Amino acid sequence: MGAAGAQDAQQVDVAVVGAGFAGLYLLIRLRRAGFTAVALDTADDVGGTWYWNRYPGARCDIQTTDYSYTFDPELESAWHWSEKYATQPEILRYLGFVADRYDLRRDIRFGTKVLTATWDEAAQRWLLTTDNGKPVSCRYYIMASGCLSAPKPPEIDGVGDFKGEIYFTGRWPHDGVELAGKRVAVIGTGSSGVQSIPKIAEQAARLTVFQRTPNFAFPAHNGPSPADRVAALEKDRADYRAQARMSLTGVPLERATEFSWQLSEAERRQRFEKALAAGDLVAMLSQLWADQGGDLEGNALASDLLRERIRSIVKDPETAEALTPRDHPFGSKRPCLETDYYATFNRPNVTLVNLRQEPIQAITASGIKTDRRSFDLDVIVFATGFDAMTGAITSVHPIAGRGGKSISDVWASGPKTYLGLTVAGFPNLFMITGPGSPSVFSNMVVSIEQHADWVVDCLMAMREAGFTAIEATEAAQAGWARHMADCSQLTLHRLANTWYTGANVPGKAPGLMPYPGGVGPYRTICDEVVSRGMLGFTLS
Ligand code: FAD
Ligand code: N01
Repeated sequence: MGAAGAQDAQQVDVAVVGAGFAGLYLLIRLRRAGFTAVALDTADDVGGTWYWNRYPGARCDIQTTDYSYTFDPELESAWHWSEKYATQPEILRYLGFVADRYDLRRDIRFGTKVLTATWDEAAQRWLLTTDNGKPVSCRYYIMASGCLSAPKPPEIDGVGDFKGEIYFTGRWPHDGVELAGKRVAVIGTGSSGVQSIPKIAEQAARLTVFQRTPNFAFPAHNGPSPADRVAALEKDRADYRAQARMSLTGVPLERATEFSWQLSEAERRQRFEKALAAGDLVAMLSQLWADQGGDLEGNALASDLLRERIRSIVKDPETAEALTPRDHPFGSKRPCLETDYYATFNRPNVTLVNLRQEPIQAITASGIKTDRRSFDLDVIVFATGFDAMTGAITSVHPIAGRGGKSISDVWASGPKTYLGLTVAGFPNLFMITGPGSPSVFSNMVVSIEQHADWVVDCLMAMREAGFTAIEATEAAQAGWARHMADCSQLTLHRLANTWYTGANVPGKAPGLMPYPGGVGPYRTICDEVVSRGMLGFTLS
């Protein structure tokens, strides 16, 4: 769109794509800082992840004491979570409550997809086109479009031929789905599958689960928030939040310091049982022994204990073995918190199909055909995941930066960013929890607040100093890529095929996308960039 488009456009200082946790907080900060801003979202209301993922059993897996905004103590005391892991409807209500409390909806254009974004060199502004209403002309363009918001296509032949009902967990119908009495298939056993399968099994006449790769899972032990966690928060809320911000994961739990070989087998088992009883992802990933995350032998000890638990629950040995992960170290792929997941496979109406032994050939008019059998079905649920971290960003196509370069082309061999926040050649474009930031390796709310604060503080400082454009240098971006690669070598993530590395999307360039150096160290680096005069950026 040319100059005429810009004249007709809605004029704002800042355009934000997305109205989830990130978009809402950005609007609050931008408004308080005196910038005009608009947020645009394809959805018809706020919530992002929690607007779209309405499948049965959908909940958070970071405790609600931690998976909450922390920027306003009054907001914290105005909202009370009913559970340790809140359901999707409760989290959506929370985000609606936040939108109402700060009167955010008046600055959000719902039902509006951003289609393209073009940097106008002469005007030093971005022009965004949309599928609904005016384009937007803005000085600054922020993608708060989510890491897990672009569902992955199913990549199975014949989906269009199926005569029954098809649902995606990440696009679940708002008025629910009637499953009673039906023959249902779930394809996928990541977190969405692990949460939804027990609930679907309770409703369906028959449930067939099609599993390609089993994940590590352990019990959520949901219920009221644990008294010790609540007490730690209530004792000194500001200190608790400060510790979270400087922790590795955004949750202030002490990490194990003893190595596995310093502990007896009985001591290791005791620690494992304690972490198991806690029902906490961060505890299980960090409180067993110091070498569980970075050393294969230390990791294998933890993996074995988790495998043993599966055998103790699932009665049929063949099914138990099929559910047992053996192809990746524990934690290298995001583990799942489960409620009755393994026990569900003891139900008479549930069957597991191991796709490693009998791959799906096609979806047919009547169901799913593997290379051994056919399954007649009324409903197929795809719990097949997302084009994570980059999918929502590159779905705005093109995002055309300096000289018309498209971000999809620049990222053809993998995303390149400086700090996960900016991209060289794309002035005044920011990403919240983008590739190269800790994002999905953390409690996302802590990371989202840190990113949004850093970006808005930066815009305020630029305004104060009279600058109108900021851009990462190629040298800084290359340095960040090197640092990312170095940190990746210290983790076991490189040993697993996951959505963290793009391996779940055919043809996607491989490489670890989230920053594995930790939330606290990352914050320190971002702060140092500022204190050293915006190191790695060109300002004009
Ligand atoms: P999102 O909530 O994804 O919002 C992005 C919004 O941008 C979406 O509404 C989307 O419609 C919109 N958008 C994208 N592209 C466009 C476009 N081109 N035009 C217009 N609008 C667009 N993280 C945790 O830390 N703890 C958890 O327990 C946890 N549980 C999760 C459970 C599920 C089922 C899923 C899928 C993710 C979970 N996550 C969790 C990650 C979760 O995505 C983040 O915690 C957080 O909600 C992300 O907020 P966001 O605002 O960054 O992005
Ligand atoms: O997606 P996934 P998800 N044929 O990519 C399988 C967050 N989240 O939506 O592993 C057959 O993890 C695929 O198999 P494989 C959380 O961060 C949190 O479940 O590729 N199978 C895998 O089993 C999470 O990690 C919660 O071999 C196919 C599954 O589908 C992230 O979102 C809840 C296939 C996809 O698993 C993503 O989770 C939900 C095919 N063609 C989500 N394609 C909480 O609990 C894919 N699969 C808070």
